[in-house]
Amino acid sequence: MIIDGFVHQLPDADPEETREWLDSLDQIIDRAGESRARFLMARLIERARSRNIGVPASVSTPYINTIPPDQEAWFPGDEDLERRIRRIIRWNAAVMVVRANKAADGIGGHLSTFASSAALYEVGFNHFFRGKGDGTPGDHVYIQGHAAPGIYARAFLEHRLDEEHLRRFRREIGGGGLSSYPHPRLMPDFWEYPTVSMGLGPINSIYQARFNRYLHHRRLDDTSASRVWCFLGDGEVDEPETLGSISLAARERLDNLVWVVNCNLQRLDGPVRGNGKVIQELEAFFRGAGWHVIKVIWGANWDPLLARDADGVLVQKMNTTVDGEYQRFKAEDGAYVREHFFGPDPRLHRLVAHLSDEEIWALRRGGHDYRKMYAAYRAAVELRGAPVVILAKTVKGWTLGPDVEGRNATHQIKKLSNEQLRALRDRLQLQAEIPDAALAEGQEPPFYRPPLDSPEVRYLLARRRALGGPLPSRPVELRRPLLLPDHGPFAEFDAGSGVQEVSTTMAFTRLLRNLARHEAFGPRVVPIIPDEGRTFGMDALFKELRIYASEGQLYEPVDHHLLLSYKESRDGQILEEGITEAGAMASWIAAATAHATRGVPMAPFFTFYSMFGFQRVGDLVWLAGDARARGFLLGATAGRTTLLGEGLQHQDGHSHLLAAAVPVCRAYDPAFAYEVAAIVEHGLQAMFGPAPEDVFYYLTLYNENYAMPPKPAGADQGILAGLYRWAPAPQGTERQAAVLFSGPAHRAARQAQADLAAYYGVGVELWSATSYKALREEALEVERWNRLHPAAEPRVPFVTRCLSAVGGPVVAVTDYLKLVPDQVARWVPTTFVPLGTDGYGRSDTREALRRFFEVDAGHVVVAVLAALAAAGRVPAGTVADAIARYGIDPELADPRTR
Ligand SMILES: Cc1ncc(C[n+]2csc(CCOP(=O)(O)OP(=O)(O)O)c2C)c(N)n1
Ligand SMILES: [Mg+2]
Repeated sequence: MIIDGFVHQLPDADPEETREWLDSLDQIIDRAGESRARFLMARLIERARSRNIGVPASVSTPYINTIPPDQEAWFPGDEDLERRIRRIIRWNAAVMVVRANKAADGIGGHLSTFASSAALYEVGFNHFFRGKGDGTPGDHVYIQGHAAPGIYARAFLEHRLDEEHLRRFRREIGGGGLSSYPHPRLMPDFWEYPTVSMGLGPINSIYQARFNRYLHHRRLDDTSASRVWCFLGDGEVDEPETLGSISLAARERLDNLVWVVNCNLQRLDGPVRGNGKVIQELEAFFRGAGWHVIKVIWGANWDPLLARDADGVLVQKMNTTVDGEYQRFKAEDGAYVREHFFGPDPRLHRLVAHLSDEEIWALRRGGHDYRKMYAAYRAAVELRGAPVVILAKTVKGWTLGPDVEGRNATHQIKKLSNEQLRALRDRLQLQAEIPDAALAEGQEPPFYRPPLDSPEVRYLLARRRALGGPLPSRPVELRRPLLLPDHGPFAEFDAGSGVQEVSTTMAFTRLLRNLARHEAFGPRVVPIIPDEGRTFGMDALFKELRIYASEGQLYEPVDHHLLLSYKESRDGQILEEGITEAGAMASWIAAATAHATRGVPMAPFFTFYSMFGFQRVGDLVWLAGDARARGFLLGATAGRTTLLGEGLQHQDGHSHLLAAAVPVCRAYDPAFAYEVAAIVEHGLQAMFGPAPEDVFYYLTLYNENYAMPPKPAGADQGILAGLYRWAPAPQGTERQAAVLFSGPAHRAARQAQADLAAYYGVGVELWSATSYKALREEALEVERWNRLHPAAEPRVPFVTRCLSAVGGPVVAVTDYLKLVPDQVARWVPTTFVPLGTDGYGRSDTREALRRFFEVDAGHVVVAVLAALAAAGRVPAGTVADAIARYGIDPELADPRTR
């Protein structure tokens, strides 16, 4: 067999001995059967491992619990009280959703996710999750989005939330409501980590754990007492983001990371792996990647059965039953399980002959066995050297009754009749607290909360006090404030580059280096790159700032003799993430939220290939806004014509459009080095200054070299607002039009200005449009204000004020889609003509691309003249003259359609 072919390439030192061993195995299989043989093999492998003889790791184990009953940790809590607390939380979580859907039909909410995972959370809250007491940041807990009602119900029991809050579940507008899912943007004092877009919580948790190590190794924060916990669904693991970075977590030995996968075997529509076994599949994945895997499949009442399973029939049955069948068993009853699970094999049947149908029905899944979960968590926090994943088998909708438990539709059930609620109440043994009368038809089901001095609440609060305070909570207390640099690092860009031709990317890299060198501020700079450092000229920083590597550098780099060698170090500053934009974005989010999650503000700069930014990891960008991230995103090698040669998949002409949709993203398309510097300087002030704003910045950077002009006096305000006049109409001409440019389109604009003056006597002034998004947002605000203040003197949008003096048409030229400048068209007081790069990119020279997309100087000239001709300000023949002068073929189809 090829798979084990390696064995036959190794010399056999004693063939006779080998034969004896193999014969013994054959005999066992023939005499005692496969189960016995497997058992012996497992023991042999275990022994071999314990004697350190390096056998290849097996990736799967039988479908039973990883921790044997006799090795389970002692449970230190008050089990009865914790059970009662859980029951109250279950009740309030369910009532919250049911009431919300009575009050506002269709408002949604989920019952069954938390119903399946209550024990998974409660054991954490009562015994493991560290809060933020004593000024320490505690643990980072990523909660499964759809379990939010259970987390609110616990905060209610802790008297952190009141009934009024619960009544306003999913009704935030007007204040005092609870957001549907974990959204720091909507509940900034409560939620810390957005999770509900499947897969993003998991990948963020990995990079959060890794970033904690980075902070520690760089001596910026002692993170040794903080663990990262991530709860996720078994359906959620199908997102590429979920499993895509698990090998990094193992490689980095992130034993500060624990994942808890709620394996209820179901997702939204039906089973996760009806024909297979999701727990086994995940075990193999995680073990293969190098994680510690703890399976909690069966509750304690299975233990005696397994102990008596001497011939292995029970384990065999467990191994061979597929998830679709397991799901069915939980939607039936004890008699059905006896017949279909234990039934077919007489030996199995005998194993449960002493149990009643009720007792068989009560055989529990591991995720509902509180002690087993405690033992798993205890083991998880003690395991070293690798991250841990706990695979907990549960029932989706557990305790919610036969119409909900394990049903395919369970995920979306959000209403329960009062009769179903009565059954739930009985199951939770809350008859005394919720009398029948309270659940009479037509009654609103009541919440239930024992008073502060009740045993339940006192216990609950004492547990949280012992663990450092309540969770989730997001206090944003700066433990190590950040000192912003003075103008020093930015100053050199104001003078321009003289005759030296540089790109905005080069200028930014130089600025980044200046910032990192700044004594007080420098250590807070986090440069992040996904294997494109050389493309952006950032390899110059490798040697000076060094690349973070938790193990240091175990080899002498191939380029060690060079001035700019590849330098890895345990306290390196650069996060060189390799080819994972999602991973790099998750790193950026960890750094960009460190002011809140750790009280240690960091200033991250994530420079990516602009095409592989917003469109590749747009959902993470969206999440970053929710998480209140502060930092810089740099889309380098930007533009559809500036990035020459690369073609359709690489040339970005639309990330500014995608950025336009992100409310808290301040997007800029600077043309010159001083603009880049001004935006970064101001951005640092805005995000980390005395009145910090929860916004982030996006700058596009280009790789076209040209002489950087000096900063015109007084330009700062316009640079930040999005528009300023960069050059008047040339001497000897009269101003008749304006051309707005962004990024490297200034070259076409400047050439057109010169040509229009030289050939047609037309004076054009030039404006640098650094941010159409900023202009649009200001204009919309003004427009809204005017609408709502009819009696007041109308205000005039900034862009209108800027351009009203032009007195002629305005042509905008950009390396982005026409829609980008079109964002402000409504507020330009005269004719507005955008020239942009609509359509798919091509590989060719810049010159050819700009001609193709009709954004070169010739097309700017034609656009200006055509607009003037339409207004009767130049003779119509002038346009035809220009078309001929520049060799433009008027019969070519629109590039968008070519
Ligand atoms: C990216 C993304 N795609 C789809 C959804 C819609 N969705 C919400 S919950 C869910 C099923 C979740 O199943 P699972 O992860 O197993 O969670 P659980 O069973 O614990 O509820 C889906 C598809 C989403 N929230 N995010
Ligand atoms: Mg599930």
